[in-house]
Amino acid sequence: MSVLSTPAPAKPVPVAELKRIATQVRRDIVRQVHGVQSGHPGGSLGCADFLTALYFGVMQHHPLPWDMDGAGQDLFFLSNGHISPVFYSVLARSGYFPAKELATFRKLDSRLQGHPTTHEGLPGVRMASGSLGQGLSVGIGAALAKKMNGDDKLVYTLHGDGELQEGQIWEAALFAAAKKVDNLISTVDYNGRQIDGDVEDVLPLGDLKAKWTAFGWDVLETNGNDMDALLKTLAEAKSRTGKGRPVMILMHTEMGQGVDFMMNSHEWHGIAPNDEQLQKALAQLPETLGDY
Ligand SMILES: Cc1ncc(C[n+]2csc(CCOP(=O)(O)OP(=O)(O)O)c2C)c(N)n1
Ligand SMILES: [Mg+2]
Repeated sequence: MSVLSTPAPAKPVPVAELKRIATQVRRDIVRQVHGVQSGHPGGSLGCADFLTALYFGVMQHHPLPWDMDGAGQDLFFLSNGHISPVFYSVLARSGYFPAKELATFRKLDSRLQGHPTTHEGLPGVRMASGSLGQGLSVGIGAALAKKMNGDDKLVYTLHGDGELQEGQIWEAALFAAAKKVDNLISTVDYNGRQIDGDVEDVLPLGDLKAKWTAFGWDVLETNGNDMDALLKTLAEAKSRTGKGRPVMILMHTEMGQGVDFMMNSHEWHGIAPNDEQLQKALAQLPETLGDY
């Protein structure tokens, strides 16, 4: 059965299938950005494995009928909203809206704006993001609401490493630990790159693991581009919820992962491939679910 027609992934998809889905997601990313000659392929490609693992293998969610509150479901909040191409692809491929709508990415009147918005009413989007630093606070609020409502499902958030330079992140980190928000699994796209260069050169983060630990979080590290490692770490993270501490996963990734000429620099943070570059990229990414 095609995962395209599977609205609710009730059972975990086999690892080999997750890897196949991730290559289609990467195709979707470069095709969306190429189609409108704008957008952010680098971070999107680096997070394709994680978001595929989360939406197809880990989260308990029901794409349709769409329910903004998500009571009784695991929730995900994308805080680094500029990587919308990967988010939209995974949402579409897991059944939130038709994959053909990916062709409207960043166009006028599209529900798929450059940065996700809620007023467009796109199923799967529960917060507007793009202004970095806000998603952890939103995730904490949703996690606390779940506790108040007696809802035992989890909340996941994703952040860029450059995003961690925002002060609001650390206020939220302090708050989550102090209030024992232990139904929250936050993750960082630890690619060492940001818009203008390497994080190390722009504003170094120091020992991130030690910092999150000092803030009272239970911290895991993994290779964010290795599906097997990701699944193992996500399962471990889940087993650590409900123990009084919020959980953090630092995911070591490569910006541009999967397209050789987009890797090893920050250059492809936010530029579009031309026609020739698109063909070069697609040649490295097998079509597995069918292009939109
Ligand atoms: C509050 C805020 N400041 C600045 C920006 C501009 N901006 C967009 S993406 C980005 C880089 C963020 O780096 P990172 O989170 O590491 O994302 P990556 O480049 O790895 O995708 C910046 C500074 C923004 N979107 N929001
Ligand atoms: Mg980064």
